[in-house]
Amino acid sequence: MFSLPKLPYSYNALEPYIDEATMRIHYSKHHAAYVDNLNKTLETNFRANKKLQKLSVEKLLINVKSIPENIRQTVVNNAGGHANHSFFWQIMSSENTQPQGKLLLAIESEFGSLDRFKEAFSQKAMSVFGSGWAFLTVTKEGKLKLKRHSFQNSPLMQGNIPILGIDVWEHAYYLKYQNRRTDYIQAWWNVVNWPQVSKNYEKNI
Ligand code: MN3
Repeated sequence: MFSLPKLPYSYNALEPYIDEATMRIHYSKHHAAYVDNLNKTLETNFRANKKLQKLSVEKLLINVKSIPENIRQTVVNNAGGHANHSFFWQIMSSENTQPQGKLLLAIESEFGSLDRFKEAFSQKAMSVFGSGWAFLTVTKEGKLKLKRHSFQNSPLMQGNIPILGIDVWEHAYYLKYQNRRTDYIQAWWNVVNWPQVSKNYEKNI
């Protein structure tokens, strides 16, 4: 059984950049629904899915090909939704932080400067057509790479490890920003938990 992880801060912690109502609905309704639906999907046909239920949600996505075809897409949608949101809450915080150390050096070497990286990442997030995510990932070769994924598809399914990511489904910003995705992305930079992104990076190089 998968369960909703505890939110590492209160619903209003990311104000004014991410509003309390959005956080409450996003976490307690959207994320919770992915967890419930993932559990329900794996419970049907329990015998066949017993092994899958024991995997972590990340392993489930890495081993996507081992999921029986009749439930694969439903598992991808909901395991992806669960993994992406669990990750998303971690890489945000109310503290004002900046990238440092190895991560900053890698960003500068790959993108030229922190500002150019932010610009490229923001453009990637703007270029998601419809619902999806933009991620900064570490590839199998240990390189930083920007990735765009539709729906709840996870970079893990292609063997890339997400270290930073932004949810650009409308449910992530519509209450406060309506159609202004650019404003949401610009505001979101203020709540990035850079020490956590560094941890994610250093664990995977
Ligand atoms: Mn979402």
